[in-house]
This record gives sequence, C-alpha cells and structure tokens, in this order.
Amino acid sequence: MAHAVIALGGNVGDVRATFQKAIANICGMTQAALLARSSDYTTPPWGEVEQAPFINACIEIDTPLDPHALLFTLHKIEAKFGRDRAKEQRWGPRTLDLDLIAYDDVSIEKPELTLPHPRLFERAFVLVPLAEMSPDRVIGGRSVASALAALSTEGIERLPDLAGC
Ligand code: PH2
Ligand code: MG
Ligand code: MG
Repeated sequence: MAHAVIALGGNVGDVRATFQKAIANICGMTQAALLARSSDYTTPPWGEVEQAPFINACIEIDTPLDPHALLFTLHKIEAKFGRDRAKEQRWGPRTLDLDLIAYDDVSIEKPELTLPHPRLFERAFVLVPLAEMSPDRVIGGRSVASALAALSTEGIERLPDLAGC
C-alpha cells in the first residue's frame, strides 16, 4: 500500500456535496482507505480568470494502485461529476478537480504526471487544508507548515463541518 495526498477543488454546483460523493468514489474505485480528510475551505480564485470562489480540501489515502492507475481513476471520477476537460478553460471554473499532490516519496516528471505536484508550494489553497492534517509532513524536501508560512492565506476561510459528516 502507498500513501497518497489528493487535493480537491471546485467552484461549480454544490461543491461540498460533490466532495463527499467524490471521496466515497475515490475510496471505492481506488481500493483505498481514507486516512484523513481536512475541513472544506472557501478560497479566492487563483489564476487570471474572473470566477466564483473555490472550495478546496485535501485527503490522505492508503492505496494499492500505482501513481498512474491512481491518476487515471481520479480523472474518471472527475468526469463522473461533470468535469469536461475538452470544454473547459485553463484555470477556469469546474465542478471537480482532483489533483494528485504526493505519492509516498516518489518523484516523477512525465507530461501526464509530475510528483510531487509542481505548483504545490505556490498554492495556499492546497497547503492550508494539508497543514490542517499534516503540518510536519515533508514533501519534496519542505515541510508543509514552513512552505505555508511563506504564502499569504488572505481570503481563505475554513467552513463549518456539514451535519452528518
Ligand atoms: N483551481 C483552478 C484555478 N483556480 N483557485 C482556487 N482557489 N482553488 C482551486 O482549486 C483552483 C483555483 C483550476 O483547477
Ligand atoms: Mg488543480
Ligand atoms: Mg487538476
């Protein structure tokens, strides 16, 4: 089994409900155990596109799938929840984005998959939920908490837990 960190994001539809269903699908379809789930956060949209705020969260799983099989399954789950990569704008609005952030201590640089995620250390919207779960985790030689300390977290707000979760 391998330890994987997955970041969830979205700003179209009932994103928090989508996250709940997507996490159940991730565990079912990747034969994974859910080790930890962060709170949901509302985050200012990042990138040049004018759009609604995002909701972001992170999970940690134990999975028997290799990184490519895991990524393939994450893409299938994105599509199941209305994501259409052919039609969307880069950095634009989306129902569900599932990014593979880290997979054990594996480093990969391929066109389809870079591990750890190449933009992790620029993105407070990933590091804030990740730091809630694992501030001391070291990814790519940096601790999550120290990487987060270098970024602004302005506008990022933790959302109260949903009833029943
Ligand atoms: N994802 C994007 C573009 N911009 N901004 C925030 N705050 N959170 C995201 O997950 C995000 C974004 C495209 O995937
Ligand atoms: Mg993303
Ligand atoms: Mg993505």
